[in-house]
Amino acid sequence: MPVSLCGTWDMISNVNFEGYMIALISPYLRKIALRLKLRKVIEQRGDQYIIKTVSAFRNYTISFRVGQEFVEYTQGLDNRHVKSVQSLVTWEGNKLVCEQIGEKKNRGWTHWVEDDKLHLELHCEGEICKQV
Ligand code: ECB
Repeated sequence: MPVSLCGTWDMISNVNFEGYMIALISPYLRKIALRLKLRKVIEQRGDQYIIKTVSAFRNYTISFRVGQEFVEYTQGLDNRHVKSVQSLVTWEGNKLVCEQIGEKKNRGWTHWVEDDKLHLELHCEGEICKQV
């Protein structure tokens, strides 16, 4: 575990969130989601991670152990079914990488810290969203 991602991080930029969401949700929900200022709260307890995405509209929490496969239900996001997304998080150098295997092709995310900022790249079906 090379770096700590722990802390409370408020969004300062969000590029191509719309493109990422096109693969996942309706135009109506996209319009709401696009206006949100997202906050990440990342905690670590032993080898367990908890990542909370917090907004004025909805919150979303995942918890996992690095290297251990887990089932993710994207409740309140695109609501993909429990068994459809199997997520595995690993370290690739200083980057925490999640591969989300399910109905949607090429879905996943990568977190890293650079210049004291938390970076997140979300990808799905060829679209890449970059959040800082
Ligand atoms: C939870 C706040 C966003 C609520 C937006 C509501 C609807 C949008 C529905 C689907 C769009 C897909 C994802 C929303 C974008 C961010 C939420 C979490 C993205 C993510 O996978 O974060 C990972 C890495 O930090 C941890 O879950």
